[in-house]
Amino acid sequence: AKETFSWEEYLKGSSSTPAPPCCFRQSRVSPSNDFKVGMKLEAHDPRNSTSVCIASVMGLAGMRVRLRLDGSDNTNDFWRLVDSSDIQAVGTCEKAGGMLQPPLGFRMNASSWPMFLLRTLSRAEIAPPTAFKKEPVRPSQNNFRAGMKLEAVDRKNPYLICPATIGEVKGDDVFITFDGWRGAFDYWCKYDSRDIFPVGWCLITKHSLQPPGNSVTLPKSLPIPAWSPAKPSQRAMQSPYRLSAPLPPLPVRKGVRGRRPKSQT
Ligand code: MLZ
Repeated sequence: AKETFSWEEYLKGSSSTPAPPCCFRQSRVSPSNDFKVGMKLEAHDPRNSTSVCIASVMGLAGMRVRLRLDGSDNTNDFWRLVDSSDIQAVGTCEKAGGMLQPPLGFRMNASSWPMFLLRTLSRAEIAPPTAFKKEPVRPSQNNFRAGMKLEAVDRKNPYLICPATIGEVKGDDVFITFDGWRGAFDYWCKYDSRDIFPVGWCLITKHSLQPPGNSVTLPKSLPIPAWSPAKPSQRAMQSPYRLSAPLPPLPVRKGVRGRRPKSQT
């Protein structure tokens, strides 16, 4: 069950170690989340990051806020940390001589934008400037090593934060692999990404942490059946399951055994 996942036991079982907190561009003492659902703020449009838009807080989780750009539909919500440089107080854009933009995919005629903006802001509860926290500085270099454990945003399901392992390090980039999901959600990001957190971050900031998936993380090229004499790769060894250990049941789904599990959500 979700509630029973414990890093402590899990790390023992996998004889792996967490990435040290100094690897991450995250605050050491987590700032409070002073936002409330309905508050308005300015946010960079995730699909067009040079434009600043008005957004509404749709939900809260730990020190993250779920945002929707005003005038956009409900299918492009996104999550930001309260200390993200992507969000700022209403008025910041204008003070800097900029102009608030309609979001990409603005549902109305572009000519109605100025009036839409005026009406949106006139009856709004504006997030107080004190709710926006200073973004932590980036570590001076990439200190991650393959095999280190962490917590990471599932970019396909961005409301989820999940147990993960550094799969590879290349210059300033790190490959995030999700424990127990056979590569289906893995991604490359910069070492200073705001989407990755030290082990224990969810607990400290009161964000829910998903349990690892229940699929054995097999190397992508491993032939099926799984008892082939192929050597387990480093990736397989990062999972708490060993190929030599009894395999947990694979999720029963349509298609060939050994394929990636399909999304259920
Ligand atoms: N229900 C979804 C959630 C997957 C979450 C994986 N996170 C790494 C699915 O099964 O696709």
